[in-house]
Amino acid sequence: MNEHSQNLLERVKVLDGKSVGKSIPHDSAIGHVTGSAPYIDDLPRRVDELFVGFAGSPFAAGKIVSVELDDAQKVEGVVCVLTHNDVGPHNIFGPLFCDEPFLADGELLYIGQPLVIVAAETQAALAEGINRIVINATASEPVLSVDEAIKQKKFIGPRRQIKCGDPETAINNAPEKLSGTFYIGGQEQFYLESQAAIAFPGEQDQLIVHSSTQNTTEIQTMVAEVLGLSMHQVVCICKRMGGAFGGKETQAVIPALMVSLVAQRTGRAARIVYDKDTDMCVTGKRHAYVCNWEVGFKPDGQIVGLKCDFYSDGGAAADLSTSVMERTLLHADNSYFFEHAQFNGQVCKTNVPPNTAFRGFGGPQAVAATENIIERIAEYLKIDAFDLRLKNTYGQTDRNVTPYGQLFSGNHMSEIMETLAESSNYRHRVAKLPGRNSTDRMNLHGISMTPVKFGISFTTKFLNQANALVNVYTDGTIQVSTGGTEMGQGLNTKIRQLVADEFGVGYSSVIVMPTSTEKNNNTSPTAASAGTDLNGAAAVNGSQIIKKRLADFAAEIFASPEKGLIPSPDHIEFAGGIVSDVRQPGSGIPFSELCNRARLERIDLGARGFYKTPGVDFNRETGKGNPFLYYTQGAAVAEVSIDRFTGELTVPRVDLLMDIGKSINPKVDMGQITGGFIQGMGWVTAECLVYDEKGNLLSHSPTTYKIPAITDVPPEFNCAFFPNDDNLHCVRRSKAVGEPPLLLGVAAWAAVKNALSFLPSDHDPNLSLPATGEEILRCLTEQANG
Ligand code: MTE
Ligand code: LUZ
Ligand code: MOS
Repeated sequence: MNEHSQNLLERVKVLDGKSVGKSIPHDSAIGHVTGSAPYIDDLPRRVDELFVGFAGSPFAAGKIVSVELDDAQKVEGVVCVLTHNDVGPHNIFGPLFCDEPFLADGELLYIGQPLVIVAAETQAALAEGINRIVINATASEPVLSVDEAIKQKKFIGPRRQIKCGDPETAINNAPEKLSGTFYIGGQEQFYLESQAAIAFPGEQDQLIVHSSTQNTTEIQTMVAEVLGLSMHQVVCICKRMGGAFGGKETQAVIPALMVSLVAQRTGRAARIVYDKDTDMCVTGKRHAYVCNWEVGFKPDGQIVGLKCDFYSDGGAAADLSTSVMERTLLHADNSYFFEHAQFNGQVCKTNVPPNTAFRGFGGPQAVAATENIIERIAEYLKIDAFDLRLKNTYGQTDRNVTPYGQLFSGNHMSEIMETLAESSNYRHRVAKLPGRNSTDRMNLHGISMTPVKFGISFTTKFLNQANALVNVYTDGTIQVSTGGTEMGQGLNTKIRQLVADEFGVGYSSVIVMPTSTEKNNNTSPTAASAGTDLNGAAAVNGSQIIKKRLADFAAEIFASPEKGLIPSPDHIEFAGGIVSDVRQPGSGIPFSELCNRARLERIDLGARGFYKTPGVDFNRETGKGNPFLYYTQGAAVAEVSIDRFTGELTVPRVDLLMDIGKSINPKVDMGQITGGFIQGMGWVTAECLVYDEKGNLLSHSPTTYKIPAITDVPPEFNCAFFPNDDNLHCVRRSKAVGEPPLLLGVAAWAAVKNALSFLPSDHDPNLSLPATGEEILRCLTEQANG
């Protein structure tokens, strides 16, 4: 073990007393840096284990004529070759609608769509087997853009609407109007661990599936359904993921199905691990959007009416797209009050892999669309965009109801924006921009502040629940299991902290065990940033059930009738590893001793906790209700610098301020904030998905798809927490942190838009998102040409 790991260990050891609120290193920090934290493909091979891979569709759209498998089957070492014919009657699956074939059947939906599974004794035999498969198919014209899908009326699900007031009339009567069409690109999740799964048979036709998934229950359910098993015959286990970012909320299903089918057919263990290029080509991403918008406003910048029509690229099947669109409609207000607004949403069907969850889940596209409009109005009125934003921000006592009817309580938006403006010296720096831009002939500079208010809770009510299994052992140590999955975000660390504090023991007395459907059933995906809110609360609930039994028992032990002290559980305290009666200072016994004695007295030291989010309710049909328990809030100021000749962009300074309540682990949360922001910045400035006219993804590897590198992190990057302990809704007054900071990345895009507004012509080049060098150069050139 190296010196750094030792230091980390020391920091953990010295942590006695309370754990919550301390920056305890990530649960697996040492494992991550030493390689001793296994991911799926690090698990030891079983002796009979097969290598699994697949052959995919050669066309984005078309029909299968015939598939020739003979040559593949003859390859030495190939054990089985399977198609949809081997699946049985349930080849169709899906998280919301059952519309996605597991293995292509007749119709081809996207390039690389799994068609034939091959299992082999060696990697070489697998490759040769896949090579020898001959797919005869006819190609048809694919639909590869939202615009084309709209033209052909290729849609998934109904058109949805959220509306308040009378936007039509409000816009018509407004003194000023603007309208436009805004193009927003998709984004690859780019987790480091590709999709991966291992399955092997158990007794009574059981299957054990190790999957890199955010949702063990989804894997269990889909494997059971597609393979014709009952749920109690399938166990899904996930120790950790090497990143997920939403990309494993549903899309871990196909690889898990492949190995499960092979294991069922052969009676042997089977493993699949996508290589990076395959993963990028065949799995879904953040949805590209097109937004047609129309806004009416007053000369002072007050918005009086807004209409946005959102269309998203859903890909070839529904996946989570309609839920993603729902979150878009619920975030199009961002942090602004609109008396008259209408947001429509329609998912489009195209010939790319089904698009899916990605950090922010439709929220980022909504916020980008709204902030584009804000920047446009500011530019048009020639007023500072910050004043415009403040003017339209939700109020505390009035102007505080969202278009869907939820009261925005706990609103700190104006305060956050003002505080950040102060700490980032915003006004002073903005005042200097015209001068800088008129003298600097090399670079163009821009600054923008964008706010965010992110609704916390699944918008699908039933998903807002969690259970936890808490086992206390007779030496006073504790194992906790929940349905929550660890993808690097620090969920397990936070659960350890929460449970340690409940029992008043040290952090290292608690371990979070692998997520498994065997211990926690009917779980929700670890998503919507609510992992800790839900699973942490369930773990606390389970701990409290045990603690209550222990307190009753301890009360008996400490009672001393001769001193007039009757047994009183209310006076039992669990702190510092000692259990005591606060009425008798110094009387305590070690927690471990109490546990041991409790077992001898036949007191149950295990419990199952449960939590369901109170109060959330949203009516999809009317578009009204309270979908969220509370909002995580924040704002970002970004400054950009653009090379006037090449369009190349740099981001010299960023300031972030976020209200994440009382942080359970400040450094883990700071990692979420900085990482989330940079990931969002990548989406809005650099990451670009390029397809050829046949539907091949051209940007399918790190060489052609540019995620932010360490050199892209702003040289001046200030991140701070907005102090807030008013969130009584959530465990230990914390707030969800996972997704919201990604939406702050929009500030970098808005700053580019701001920079371009300093060009001499009044023509609006209608900057798209992402603002890549190429896109910026287009705007610069258009402007120069009049
Ligand atoms: N952080 C890391 N390191 N890796 C990830 O894959 N996913 C994000 C966020 N932070 C992710 C991450 C997404 S999309 C969500 S919804 C949350 O973590 C989920 O975890 P939580 O609810 O426990 O915060
Ligand atoms: N998944 C989901 C999510 O099913 N519903 C949601 O509201 C959600 N929000 C964010 C991320 N994943
Ligand atoms: Mo995150 S997109 O909710 O997995």
